[in-house]
Amino acid sequence: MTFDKRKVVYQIYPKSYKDTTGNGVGDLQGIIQKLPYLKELGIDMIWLNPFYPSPQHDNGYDISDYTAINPDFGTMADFEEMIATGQKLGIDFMLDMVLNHCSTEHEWFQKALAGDPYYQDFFILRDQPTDWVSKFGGNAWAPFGTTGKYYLHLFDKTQADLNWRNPHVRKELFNIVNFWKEKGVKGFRFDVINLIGKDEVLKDCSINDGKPAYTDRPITHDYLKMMNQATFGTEYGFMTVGEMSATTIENCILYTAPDRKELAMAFNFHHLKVDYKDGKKWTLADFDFQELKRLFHTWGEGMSEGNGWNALFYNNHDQPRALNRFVDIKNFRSEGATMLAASIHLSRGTPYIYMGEEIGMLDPDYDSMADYVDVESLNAYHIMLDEGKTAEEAFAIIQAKSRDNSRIPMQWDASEHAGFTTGTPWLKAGKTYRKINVETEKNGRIFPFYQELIRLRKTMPIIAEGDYSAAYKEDKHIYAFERRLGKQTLLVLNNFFAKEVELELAPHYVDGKILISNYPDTSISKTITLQPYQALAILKEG
Ligand code: TEU
Repeated sequence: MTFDKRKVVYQIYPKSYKDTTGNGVGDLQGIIQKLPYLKELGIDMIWLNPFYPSPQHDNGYDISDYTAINPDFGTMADFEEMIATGQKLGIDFMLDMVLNHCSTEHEWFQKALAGDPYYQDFFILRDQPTDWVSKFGGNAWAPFGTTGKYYLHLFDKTQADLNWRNPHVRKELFNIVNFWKEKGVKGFRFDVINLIGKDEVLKDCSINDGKPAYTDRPITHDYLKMMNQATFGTEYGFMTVGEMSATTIENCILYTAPDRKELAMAFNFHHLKVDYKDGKKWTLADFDFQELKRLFHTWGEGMSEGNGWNALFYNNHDQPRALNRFVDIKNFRSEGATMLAASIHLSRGTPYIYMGEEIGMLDPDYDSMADYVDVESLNAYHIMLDEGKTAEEAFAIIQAKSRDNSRIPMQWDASEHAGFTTGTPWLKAGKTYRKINVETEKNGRIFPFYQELIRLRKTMPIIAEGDYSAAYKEDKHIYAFERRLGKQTLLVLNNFFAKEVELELAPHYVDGKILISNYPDTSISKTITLQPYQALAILKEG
């Protein structure tokens, strides 16, 4: 199970990319229309968030039919046209498989509710709930109709966890994966896949909302091996990525080491919790740079030594924009955006770009709670009020943390609604689109820098394949690492601060050459002054 490590993935949130019908919702034809733009950027594969029929309680992560297209997004013919058009341009597709849970409107759940024991065994039903907390707030169990039993929902109560212990469930899920594979997709992103393995006996767990009781359970690895064998395992070049909630390096090595035959790579989220106070999302805190470095180094070195493979990213549809979190955007948006890009695109793993990142898009900073629609944000807002926060305090936290931050319409141009739709967008456009949009940024600094990073990964094996080791570990401002392949070495320096930083270059690199920098006119000498948010990569042959 090998895949091409030179490839770069671009994530599209279909609902917000490009609307061609005027219904305010992005669609597959919109994606087809934008493929030449993505070709120009240079990416190889597009990960699409769910576009299947769904009551949309969790924006499509509550699937009611796994093998059809939600009419808001188009038809199966559109889907096939999208795959075929992509293939002509050398762009493949990765689909989002949400196999830990399905919508309570799915016919399996409906039949179970109607009393069919065959389908009741598709879900996790118990007489007594455990004390686990749902990821979207409240207890993770809800009454199962009038039976007196409870069903497990680790997410919203309209997302019922599936019982992977049941072989009939696994068979149905593997058939779904094969259905899409046969349509010509070349990758899958498996939603919260490290939560699928539930123990036979479920126990109360007061630590960390109950997570240890259902996260990374050993049987999960068995299920992944089974899925690999039954579906994508024999396909050369298939790209699979597991979204791993609250995971460990040890498990991610097991999930992704090639000889294990589980998955190609894994997303983890530890580095995106460095601005959480006491590990809690719904708080406000400055980001802890030392902790970010520590995590990047531990994961970079650990995965490198263990032969695991990371999916590298800062942004996705669940995260506020990294620019808002880590950069002085008032003064250094372009410098910060390009430095962040270099810090992962030159690292070891497969880089993921979230739509709009390549033009330096920002959070919308909406003025009113009424503008937010995400189920998690709405629940969190009410929980914060119940806990005694004022409306202003709770709103400030939602503004900074809501998942809607990244789900706003893609900013194509300066026309109304950012050129996303001629109708009314399902989620309001951000405030900055008249200035920050594809038309202006294509000739700006950020988009061309991403193009160059993508090109370098394709042409330089040291970037795609080299080992990773930490450098300048003790520095207070620089996140730095070295890549190594054969006799070549590459030093990547990233200044995470809005000020100049001086450093001594190891003699080895003083006669190296600059591979890429986000500032012009840099030269190499024994002492280097990095500019605010400067990224600088120095290559040494032999
Ligand atoms: O997310 C899983 C997950 O645990 C988080 O990223 C979650 O959204 C976040 O921690 C909340 O603070 C995946 C999907 O990416 C997300 O959009 C879905 O809502 C979720 O699974 C359920 O399917």
